[in-house]
Amino acid sequence: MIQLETLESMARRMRLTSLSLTLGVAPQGAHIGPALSIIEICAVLYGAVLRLDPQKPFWPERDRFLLSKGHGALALYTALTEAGFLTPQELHAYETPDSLLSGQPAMCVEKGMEISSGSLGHGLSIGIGMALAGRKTQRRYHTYVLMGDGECNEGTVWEAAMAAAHFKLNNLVAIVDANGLQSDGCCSTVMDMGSHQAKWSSFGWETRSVDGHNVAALLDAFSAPRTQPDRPLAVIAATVKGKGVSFMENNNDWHNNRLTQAQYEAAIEELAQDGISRSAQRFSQFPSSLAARTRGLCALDEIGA
Ligand SMILES: Cc1ncc(C[n+]2csc(CCOP(=O)(O)OP(=O)(O)O)c2C)c(N)n1
Repeated sequence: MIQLETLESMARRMRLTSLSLTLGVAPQGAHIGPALSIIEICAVLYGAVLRLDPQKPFWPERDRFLLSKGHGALALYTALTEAGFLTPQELHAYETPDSLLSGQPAMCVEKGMEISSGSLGHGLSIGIGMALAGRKTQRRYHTYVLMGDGECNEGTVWEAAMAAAHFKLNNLVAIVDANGLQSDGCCSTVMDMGSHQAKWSSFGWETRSVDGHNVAALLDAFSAPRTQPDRPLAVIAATVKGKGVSFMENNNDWHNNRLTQAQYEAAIEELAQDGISRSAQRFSQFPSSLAARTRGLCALDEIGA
């Protein structure tokens, strides 16, 4: 059985790598805030939920994951590297000429990227096609579509939401990254949608609201038995844009931005401190001398030193 600590460590590595890739593309910058808000969601999916085999990327029974908010690509690319679809070399070629990995994902099933995305509002409709195809061909796979809360302003999302409920697509899971921000400001100011949970349920979906940075809660939201088995499932994940780096959290300047060396070092230092305090919590039941020794080792390990 997968350990929660394993998923938390995976998420921490993904955050660190996303920051270092952002530093590497300093002149133009990257969508780092939107990626940091979905790190735990992608870690839990790729680390524990999705049935995938990087040796058989075209396996017809594989689960499908569609990153509809394509600008969160850094979270997808780092998760695909953790899952063995991308090599570290491929990852570190991010945004260089001829790289597989551009600012927003380009379809490459061999490397685990099921669709091209970036133009918002299309992932759920594509996911419906995949879910219907799975049902028609009697395959057992599930299709997961991750969208932004700002993306849910798109009318196509709601046509798709109606269709999924109409076709009783219980093999389809929509995930809303509810961080309350979009590129132009607060979601409630740009186009207030009220409660996502109420909206998705009124469109005929089973809904689950969850802390989108709590790996145990996410795992439960994806795995617990359905209470309404003939409905699609919407997981509304409350998240923080820029999560993990205090000067980025809830700060829309980091929707897309460049990172200086000094900012990068401050961010890494903060994530290292977070690793130490989590390890301290985990080992607090140990005798103090052993806890101190283990804490030091664990912290180094977790920040990838
Ligand atoms: C069809 C379309 N319209 C506009 C954009 C420009 N755009 C890029 S990101 C973004 C904000 C999306 O907000 P949200 O889905 O909440 O994502 P977050 O900012 O939380 O990452 C917009 C409007 C786009 N990519 N596609």
